[in-house]
Amino acid sequence: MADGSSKYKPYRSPAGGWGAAAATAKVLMEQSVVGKGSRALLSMNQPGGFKCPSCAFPDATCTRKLEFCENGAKALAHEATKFRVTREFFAKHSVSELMEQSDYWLEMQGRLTEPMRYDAARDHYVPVSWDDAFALIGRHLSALEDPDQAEFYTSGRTANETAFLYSIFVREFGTNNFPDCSNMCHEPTSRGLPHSIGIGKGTVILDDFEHAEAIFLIGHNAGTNAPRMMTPLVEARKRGVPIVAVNPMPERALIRFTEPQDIVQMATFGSTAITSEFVHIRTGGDLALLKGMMKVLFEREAAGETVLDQEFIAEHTEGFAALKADVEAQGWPELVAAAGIDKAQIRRCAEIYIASQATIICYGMGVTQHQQGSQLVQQIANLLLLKGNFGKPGAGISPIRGHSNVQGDRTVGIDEKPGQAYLDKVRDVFGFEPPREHGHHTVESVEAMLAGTAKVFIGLGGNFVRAVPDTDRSYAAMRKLDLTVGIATKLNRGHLVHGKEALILPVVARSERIETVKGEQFVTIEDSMSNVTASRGVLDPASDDLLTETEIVCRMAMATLPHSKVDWASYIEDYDLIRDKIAAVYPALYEGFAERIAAPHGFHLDIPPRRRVWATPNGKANFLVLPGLAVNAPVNDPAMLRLATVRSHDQFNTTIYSYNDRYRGVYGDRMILFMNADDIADRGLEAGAKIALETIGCDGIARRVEGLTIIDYPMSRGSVAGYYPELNPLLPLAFYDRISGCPAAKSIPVRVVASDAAA
Ligand SMILES: Nc1nc2c(c(=O)[nH]1)N[C@H]1C(S)=C(S)[C@@H](COP(=O)(O)OP(=O)(O)OC[C@H]3O[C@@H](n4cnc5c(=O)[nH]c(N)nc54)[C@H](O)[C@@H]3O)O[C@H]1N2
Ligand SMILES: Nc1nc2c(c(=O)[nH]1)N[C@H]1C(S)=C(S)[C@@H](COP(=O)(O)OP(=O)(O)OC[C@H]3O[C@@H](n4cnc5c(=O)[nH]c(N)nc54)[C@H](O)[C@@H]3O)O[C@H]1N2
Ligand SMILES: [Mo]
Repeated sequence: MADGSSKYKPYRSPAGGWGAAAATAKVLMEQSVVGKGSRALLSMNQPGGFKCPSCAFPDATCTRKLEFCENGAKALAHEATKFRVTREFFAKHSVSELMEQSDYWLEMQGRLTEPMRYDAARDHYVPVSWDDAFALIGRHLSALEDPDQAEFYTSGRTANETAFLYSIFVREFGTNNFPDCSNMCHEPTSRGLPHSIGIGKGTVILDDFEHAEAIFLIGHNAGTNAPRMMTPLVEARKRGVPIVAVNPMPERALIRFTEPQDIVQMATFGSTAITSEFVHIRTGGDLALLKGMMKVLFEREAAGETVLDQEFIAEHTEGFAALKADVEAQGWPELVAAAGIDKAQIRRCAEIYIASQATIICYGMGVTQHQQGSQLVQQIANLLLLKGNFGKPGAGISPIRGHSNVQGDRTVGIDEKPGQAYLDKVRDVFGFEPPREHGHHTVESVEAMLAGTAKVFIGLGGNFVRAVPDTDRSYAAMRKLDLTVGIATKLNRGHLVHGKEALILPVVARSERIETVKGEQFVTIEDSMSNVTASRGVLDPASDDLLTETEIVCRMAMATLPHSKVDWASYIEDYDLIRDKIAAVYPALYEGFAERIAAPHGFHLDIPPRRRVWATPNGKANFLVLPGLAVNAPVNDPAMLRLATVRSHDQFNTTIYSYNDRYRGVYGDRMILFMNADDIADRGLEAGAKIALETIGCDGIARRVEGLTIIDYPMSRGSVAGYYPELNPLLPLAFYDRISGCPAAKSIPVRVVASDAAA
């Protein structure tokens, strides 16, 4: 941190508890919204209120208590903040000056208040009217030789109604270029899982946690990134259900947790041990663990025991023999070496799995962000299929999604590879012919910018340049564009790294009321477990000159497509009309949307594997083989370490709430490298040393980040970790999963080198 006051103090208390309660109070105070923020928290995730803008974990339907967590409170406090970014602010600071400021500083300036246009002559953002802003967008888009020269990004906070209209606008305009945050996140789930079980979504619902006999948590940091998930985990543990956590970092909340909303536990300073088995996996070693567990299952079955669900396998699956052959071909020494844990532990994990008649496997970015992330997800499905863990209570696969509506955006059309049947529906419902070729995912959109073929970038939410890989190249790519548009609540780096012309369009946030001439409107959100619920903001909008995201989409469309077949003006006023069209385009999922959404807790979208129905080409669930034990291209360098870029406890993606990371004991610094003591010693280094990291390259481009402090941390051997987005300059654009397009942000091959900054 700028003041050099970094501290490292190992955190030994349980996660949650009074620390979480104190952090909630502190953030409300920092944003000067104690009264307003506390009142709004009472409406968060409650019927008639709004959905938490933080993560996508579902809330309990039989709500006994408040349904928010420390990090949901941070997200709300930062949204409801009393601070404002005004025209005077932009008059005072040039864009070059703002570029010198940290992401944290930009975030702390508060909410955007009116539309702004970049004035190149003065290097300042200046006020622009909404009409002029839309006219500028319309002019640029209409002037393109080819609609494929525009890139339309979506971040997963966008509600269903807005995302649906955006997908219709962009398709009527004529492209399927839909880079979105999901492309960097759970895309391996969306692309990998359909081949296995016929749908790219999780199959469990919250109620299943009450019936599970074993729960596995692979590569996910629930205590920080989905804290409301701790409640079902604590309850499962209290019932004696074994919980296995697989992670190269022993994340605190996976070990011990105090529920901040459990009054007795709080009063007695009690806590619950979460994991019964902590698997200190080597980064990328999950494939070996999964294959090792399957190998034990096959060995036991061969010895005459009944461990597999043979009936299920015979009736519902294909590909069993090939999977078995692949797994049996792996020898124990290689499995153990690749996983970085001992054979006895792999066996223990398998025994837990064998003993359980209903198992849930949850996973996060530790699984998806590898070069073979999609296939790794398929291996999780294989393990579950072997014991028929689909379509029965307490069992299934549970991707823990990121952004609160990232799953919903995908369901309602944000998809660069849309299916033909869906496109036919769009044509029939709206009366235009949508483009049929696949568009760009996130990495491809950056490649198109670098190549100079992309000309216009529109970002519906998010902070694209900070979230994507290869920061330096991505900044350069963005600066080549003719127009960049940031539709946002807060000022961020993406508004400062811009095209020749640029707009910042400020929006009404999730927690704020939407009033139109037709009265109060609500939006809908689909959570990680496919529940669709209404979200109604309760606060006054941060400024009188904000527009709703829906109106912005409609008016961009009206300015760009004067002969549109779509009645955009009507959707600005009445969101029920949008929901009617969603129901018309997706009858199987959304029939009767208007009536069903009236239920206090909304409704659940059909997940066919819950009924043991498989929407795959062969009508079966498929065992799929990923040969070998590597989920990333091998690197032949004895000095190589695998770098995972992770989130701290005080950030939401590119939004930095503070420089602290309480559960990992880090205070006042984000330029940190978490490293195992033996890996430090092997290199003749010491904890506290300032070093640089270099990517072990694949394309001749030098990538280096300076000024990182080594922390002696119980990482698994050969695995290091540091913070996203500071370390994104190390992640090569080309380093991504070819099936899903997801960058391999959890396994960058790096070496530690002496830091220039240390001299
Ligand atoms: N408060 C808060 N909540 C959030 C977010 C946030 O930034 N802040 N972000 C939201 C978003 S968009 C998302 S996608 C989710 C992300 O939630 P998570 O999936 O929890 O994301 P990360 O912190 O990136 O990393 C997850 C874990 O993967 C582990 N890991 C790294 N490499 C490996 C590996 O090879 N194998 C295994 N098994 N584990 C590995 C890391 O040690 C870390 O504990 O959270 C969402 N919720
Ligand atoms: N190295 C590395 N890179 C990663 C990851 C990683 O683990 N490691 N994780 C990846 C993942 S999982 C994800 S999801 C992406 C995230 O990528 P993004 O979704 O693009 O990034 P965010 O930081 O969530 O976006 C924050 C911005 O969204 C805007 N915003 C907030 N609320 C609203 C709203 O209600 N409406 C609108 N219009 N704007 C709003 C604010 O201006 C804020 O600055 O990053 C990816 N990048
Ligand atoms: Mo994400």
